[in-house]
Amino acid sequence: MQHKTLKPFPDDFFWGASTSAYQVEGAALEDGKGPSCQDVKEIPEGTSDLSVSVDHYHHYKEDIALMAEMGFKSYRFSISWTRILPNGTGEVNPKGIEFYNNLIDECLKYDIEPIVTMFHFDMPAALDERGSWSKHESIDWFAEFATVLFENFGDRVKYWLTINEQNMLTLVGPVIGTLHVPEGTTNLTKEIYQQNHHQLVAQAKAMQICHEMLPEAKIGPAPNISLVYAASSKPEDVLASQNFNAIRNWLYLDAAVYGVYNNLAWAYLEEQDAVPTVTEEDLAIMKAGKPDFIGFNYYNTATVEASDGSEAAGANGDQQSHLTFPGVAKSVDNPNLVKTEFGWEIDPIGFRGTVREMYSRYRLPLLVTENGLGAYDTLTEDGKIHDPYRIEYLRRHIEQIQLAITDGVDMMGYNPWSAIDLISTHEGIKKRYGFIYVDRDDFDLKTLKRYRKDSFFWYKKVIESNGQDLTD
Ligand code: BGP
Repeated sequence: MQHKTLKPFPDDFFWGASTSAYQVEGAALEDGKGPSCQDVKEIPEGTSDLSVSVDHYHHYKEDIALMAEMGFKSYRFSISWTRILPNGTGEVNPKGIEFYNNLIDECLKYDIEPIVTMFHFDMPAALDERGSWSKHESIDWFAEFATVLFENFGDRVKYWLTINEQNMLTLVGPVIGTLHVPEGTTNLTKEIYQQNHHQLVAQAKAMQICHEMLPEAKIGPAPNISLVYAASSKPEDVLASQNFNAIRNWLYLDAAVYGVYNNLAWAYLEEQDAVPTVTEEDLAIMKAGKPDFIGFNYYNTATVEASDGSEAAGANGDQQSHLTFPGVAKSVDNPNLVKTEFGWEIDPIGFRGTVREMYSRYRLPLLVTENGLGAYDTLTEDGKIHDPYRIEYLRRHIEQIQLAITDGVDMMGYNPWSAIDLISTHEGIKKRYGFIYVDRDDFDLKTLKRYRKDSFFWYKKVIESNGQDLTD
């Protein structure tokens, strides 16, 4: 739809950016923090471990001051479960509470709204040993953690996100380094969807507890949502795109918003003999937990064609989330899109399409919790980072948000990935996303000094003009 006049961004739009604890904080075992699965996992070859990351734990004041200089209205970060509960349950670590109190207060000092992710890929190692999400009691572990967070930070944190990218944990867990496979597992798909089910219930319970304890606060999920296109107008390809959309996207949002399993996704699980055990009580919790908004990460769309069942299951191409499900859908490259240096397709128009579809299905305000470009950046001798490619990527996505707002979509904010350089999920620090450059590489910590990239100055102007000035 072409618009003659564009609607402005709302005055209270949350312009900001995102990080996650294990990718940014460092101090992995300092001040009483227990190990998470990220601290004990096998680190992908050629990439840094996560012991120091970019040392946000010791640099948070400087980092928040830089975010304030850009004019951030919000900062989305995650709380490390094992900094708060070193063993996952039981004893609370006062030093961990103190750190996040300081971080939250530092944000509020500059009128930056803290948007807190409760779980971002960092299961406590102690709970991994007890069976992780495969255990039904994981629902109670998460509820306990949630309660501690609401008790300690609920007086100041008004926006909460439950589980980051639960769909990616389920679909590509081994890439993220989080998949727990119990001994004796014979049907891995069934096991994975049982864990997924426990997360759905845990999320619903956390939303319920949040509303009881903090009636003023708002809470939502944070999956990775992107439209799946049909590779052609062949009816078989269109059905394949519906299948993949259900398995990748709607399973998670139907459960979070309506408390039900998506029928197509459920049919897929039946075909795989992978239907999870679901109790009556689980269903009641899922129905009772209601989000106030939907947080979501968007990087790119996927494209599929029909699968005759003869292909191999798994990733197809450079992008880990471009999967093939034999007999269901087969991922293919989209010839209309260009790719980043790291092989991820770039699709700003797909961003608009994705939010239009989500809003018409769920009618809840939408908060962008991630979006961004991973690239090799170069620090010049005079301390500059020229990243026009990042500016271009972000500009083209922000333009689409305004078009979506004009389409009538309720958009709450834009928090791209990432506020500052950090360690990529599986490609180390060489794949940078930040507005702020950090001087280190994968195997040399160097000075850890912070530098403002060209995109830093550009984003400042975008925020100052409330999204009206997107020029360089
Ligand atoms: C999302 C995660 C982030 C982040 C980002 C970029 O899936 O929520 O934690 O890492 O993707 O991905 P990558 O680091 O693989 O480039």
